[in-house]
Amino acid sequence: MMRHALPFALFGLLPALGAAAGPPAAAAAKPTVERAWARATAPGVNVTAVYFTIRNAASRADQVVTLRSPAGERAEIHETKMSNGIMQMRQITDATVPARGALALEPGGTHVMLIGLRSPLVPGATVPLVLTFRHAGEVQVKAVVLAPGSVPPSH
Ligand SMILES: [Cu+2]
Repeated sequence: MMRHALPFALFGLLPALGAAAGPPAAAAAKPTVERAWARATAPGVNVTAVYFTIRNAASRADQVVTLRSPAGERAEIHETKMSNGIMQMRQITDATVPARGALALEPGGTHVMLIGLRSPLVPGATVPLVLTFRHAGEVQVKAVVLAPGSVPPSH
């Protein structure tokens, strides 16, 4: 599975190279992703959660419109809500990062659900994700896989 990650990562460099031809302001406005990590999975489990913080230095808000990962069949953004005393998750399709602000995806809150994993995620491995923003286009993410109970990366 991880062998497929490399071509994906290289492909992701192409828009960055092309950005030189576009308006400088647009190139400077790419959101950044920090502290990306994914939960390790037990054998036979084919779904996991991925967490990170998105920072948007631009002067307008932006939305994550699609996500994909070579590690799974599909990736969705979910929010967690209490409903009648029960924790429920539902997909959101307009996760917004405010202008000059941040969106934090954290355990118990908004998260990425990676569905249909092609193989178990072992601690120390890396999960590549591609986020597509409405305005800023594609941003590459590499999430480190952490064992249950690990302390998430602080930066
Ligand atoms: Cu979920």
